[in-house]
Amino acid sequence: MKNVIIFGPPGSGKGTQSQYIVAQYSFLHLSTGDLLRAEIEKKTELGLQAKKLMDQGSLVPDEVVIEMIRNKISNAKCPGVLFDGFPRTLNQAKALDEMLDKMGQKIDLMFALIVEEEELTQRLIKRGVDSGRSDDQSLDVVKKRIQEYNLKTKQVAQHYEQKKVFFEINGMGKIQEISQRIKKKLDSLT
Ligand code: B4P
Repeated sequence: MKNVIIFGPPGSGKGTQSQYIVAQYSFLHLSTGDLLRAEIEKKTELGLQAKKLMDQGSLVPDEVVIEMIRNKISNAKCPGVLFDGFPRTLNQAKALDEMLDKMGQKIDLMFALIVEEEELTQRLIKRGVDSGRSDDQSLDVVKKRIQEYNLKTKQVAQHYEQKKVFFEINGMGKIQEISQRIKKKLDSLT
């Protein structure tokens, strides 16, 4: 089984590209953003707490997302798992490595979508208008999310760079063009 992380700042196209990858490779898609939004939808205690943080552009506590992922991967039976939006901190990365290690597995590839900051802001604000997603509505919140990424998430890339599984993909351009770039890399893995 392959374990792949799709990485990048908010608005870089992680969720968008994940849809194509899971459809082509039958991977299990684990998006912590989607899992949190499902909790919000169900109005659970966890969801209510997460919503407050997400609407401010802050990260949800590590323990919460780590437990979510732990519950999902323990019984996974598929050719691969695609981690989307996780790990987002060094603590999350170390917890993930440990979970996989216990299962005799590891991260095989992390690919990072590289997108200019101006483009990220435009994409997120556009989605806010189109979809009404609450954390895409205000420019201040979008900027806070990018700031959180630069402060807490970017360093996760170095962690996997040291493990020699890190790869950059140009995330600018048409969605299909970017999917082709990702496919080329994933095909070399399988
Ligand atoms: P996520 O749901 O992961 O959302 P995101 O980082 O904003 O990116 P997303 O994947 O949805 O968007 P995409 O780039 O595909 O996180 C939301 C929040 O949840 C976080 O801020 C945090 O609070 C919390 N959270 C989640 N995981 C967490 C964790 N592990 N730890 C702590 N907190 C966590 O696309 C954006 C837009 O761009 C879309 O509208 C899309 O259509 C468009 N787009 C994509 N590709 C494009 C292209 N090539 N050209 C033009 N537009 C494009």
